[in-house]
Amino acid sequence: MDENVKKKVMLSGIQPSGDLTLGSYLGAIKNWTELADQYDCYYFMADLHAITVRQNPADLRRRTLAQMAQYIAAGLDPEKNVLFIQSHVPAHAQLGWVINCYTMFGELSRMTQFKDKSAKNAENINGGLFTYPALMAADILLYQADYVPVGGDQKQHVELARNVAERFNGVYGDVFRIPEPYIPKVGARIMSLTSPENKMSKSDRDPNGCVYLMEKPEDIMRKFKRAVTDSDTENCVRYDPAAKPGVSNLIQIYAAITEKSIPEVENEFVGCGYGVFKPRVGEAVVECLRPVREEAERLLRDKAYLSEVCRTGAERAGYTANRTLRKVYKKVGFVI
Ligand code: ATP
Ligand code: LTN
Repeated sequence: MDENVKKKVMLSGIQPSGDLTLGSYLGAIKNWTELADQYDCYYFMADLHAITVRQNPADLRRRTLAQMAQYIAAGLDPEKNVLFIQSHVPAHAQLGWVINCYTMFGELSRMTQFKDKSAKNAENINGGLFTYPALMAADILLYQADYVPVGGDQKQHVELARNVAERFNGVYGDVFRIPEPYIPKVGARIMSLTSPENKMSKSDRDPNGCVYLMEKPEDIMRKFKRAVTDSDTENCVRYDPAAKPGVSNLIQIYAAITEKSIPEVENEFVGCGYGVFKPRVGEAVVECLRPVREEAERLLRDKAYLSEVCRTGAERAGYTANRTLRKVYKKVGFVI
């Protein structure tokens, strides 16, 4: 690629609100690792977002660093990608406030994640939970991101960011690049292993539904062997999310990991019952996650290295973010 042509920008984040799951790996991180040569990539730990739900401070700190180690272990080279902690770059909170003032109450009220999370945390429906998408829009717009690689559940938030950016540009001229969601064809929505009608989620209360990146192989195998399959009598590996959500979810997982198409997976298991299929999916997951876990464990022992990655990442991110922030401050009429 011509060195002088400016690369398009990719940006995404994950909240360190729980240990990373196979869902966030297949829906997001795995796809990020293939983009570094073609795009300018920014990935962060969304710790500002994480406190919209009450967190234990020691756990939040531990998980934020563990998440950084897992990003690197999954294949994100910190030399080729800008990896940072959101709260280390104050421009996120600063632009977040401005964006809040251009985001409508009605828009925020329609967000599915807000509805889901406020139902789950009825005792703590705070302002941050409600305005979460405005901060997320700021995250994206600060870096003039072209694409936002996320799982399907985040599409609505990226669309909100587009709408707010267009509104702002409509008043002040071309300030923000209009971002697009970048969603994988396979793996965009991995479901719980115990209740396949729900998304696999790190804050799920049922730990058996969820496979964690750092989990021991024997635990992963046990969860796959016990994964809910469907109550039909067919015992056949066929993709049909409406009629067979459990088996279809396992097919998706296997397809995403092996990078095969869904019909290829169906063909591979013709004549095999669930008793053969489920452990095979488990084994594929174990082998895919093993090197990630081992490398993350090694990196977590090297605290000095991790702090240095966080420091240089925040410096590089801050440089880009502050350029946009300054432009916005000028446009809205702040004295700078
Ligand atoms: P929480 O339970 O705290 O809401 P989560 O497990 O749903 O968290 P997020 O931090 O919201 O995960 O998501 C991280 C990234 O991974 C996002 O891009 C999201 O779209 C993607 N992702 C999360 N869960 C899944 C899933 N089950 N299938 C596909 N992608 C997912
Ligand atoms: N809302 C996202 C996390 C997130 C994000 C972002 C993703 C915060 N800011 C900016 C992409 C771009 C989530 O819950 N997974």
